[in-house]
Amino acid sequence: MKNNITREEIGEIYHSPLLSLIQRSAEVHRNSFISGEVQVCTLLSIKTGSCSEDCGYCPQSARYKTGVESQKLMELSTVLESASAAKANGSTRFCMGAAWRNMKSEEDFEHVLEMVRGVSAMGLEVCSTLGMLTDDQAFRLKEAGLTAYNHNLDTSREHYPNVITTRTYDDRLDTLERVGNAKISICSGGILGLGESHEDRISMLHTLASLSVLPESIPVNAIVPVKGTPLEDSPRVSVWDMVRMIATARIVFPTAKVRLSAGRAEMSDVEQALCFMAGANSIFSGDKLLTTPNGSVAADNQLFDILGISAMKPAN
Ligand code: SAM
Ligand code: DTB
Ligand code: SF4
Repeated sequence: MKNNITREEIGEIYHSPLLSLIQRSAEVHRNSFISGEVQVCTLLSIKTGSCSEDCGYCPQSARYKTGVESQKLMELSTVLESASAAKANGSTRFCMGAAWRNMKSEEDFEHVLEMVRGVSAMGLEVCSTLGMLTDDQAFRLKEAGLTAYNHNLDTSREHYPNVITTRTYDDRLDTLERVGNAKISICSGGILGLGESHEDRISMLHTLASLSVLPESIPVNAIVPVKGTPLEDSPRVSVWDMVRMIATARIVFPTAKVRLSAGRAEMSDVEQALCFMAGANSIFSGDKLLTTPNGSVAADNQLFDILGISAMKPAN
């Protein structure tokens, strides 16, 4: 289903007074979801570092000296142990990330398919983010039981070349199209704090709303500045900007999960609570994102208790 909203309409929502924006997004949220439910997801980096791409924010690019230790594709048993621990900690979605431009090796790909089958058999939703896909890879991932594929637009088409030069915005959109065609749920969002303007954020949401298959989940990341990357000196993203982006995404995509993603570890409980009120209903839990720290399960459980939030059940 396509969303016919215009860029101007998204701009009007985004620029509306913050309190009424939050009130509106909270209402939209309540109409589509049980508002006290949040999807808890765990990330695992199954292949780390030495990436050929030049994404200006990323600690895993081979071009920057960031101190991230490269690791080849993980063993199946290690991945399944990690998925099992994630499940025991209350996660219902397990997301495997790989620092690849794309999957070139058939052997690696088959190994990833085994991981997808194994995690799916545990009754968890399975997500992966492996770079660009071919049609054939998308169909085989679907067949193996993949629930969702994460592939972020990151920012607007206009700002994109200021952040990444080794692949194009259209490459990103092509992969999203392939994911949609294979009937895998699309998980796609962006990062705040890449030096973008408000208009860039609006433009990115409009591109997402124009996809032929709409995203099922939309990660809103705040830049985690990593020493050695071109964006190492990025200032902290204002919580008001996070809330505004989350609320706008909630209104534009009433039935999508809006995921409060990277940057959450730097937010206070009160700031996170505002994001949940504005319509965020998914988080990454666990002490690590892919390579950077991410708070603790205990702290998340405590915050959920305080706010009366419960973990969403898996959809499949
Ligand atoms: N290599 C694949 C790709 O780029 O599609 C998958 C892994 S990549 C690390 C997944 C996403 O992590 C990126 O698209 C970006 O949105 C996010 N990310 C990476 N580094 C980040 C950082 N320092 N702060 C916030 N988000 C980041
Ligand atoms: C997404 O939007 N955020 C996650 C997930 N999708 C793969 C990744 C965040 C990575 C933050 C930097 C790191 O830990 O390496
Ligand atoms: Fe590679 Fe993905 Fe990092 Fe870009 S974001 S450098 S493609 S791992």
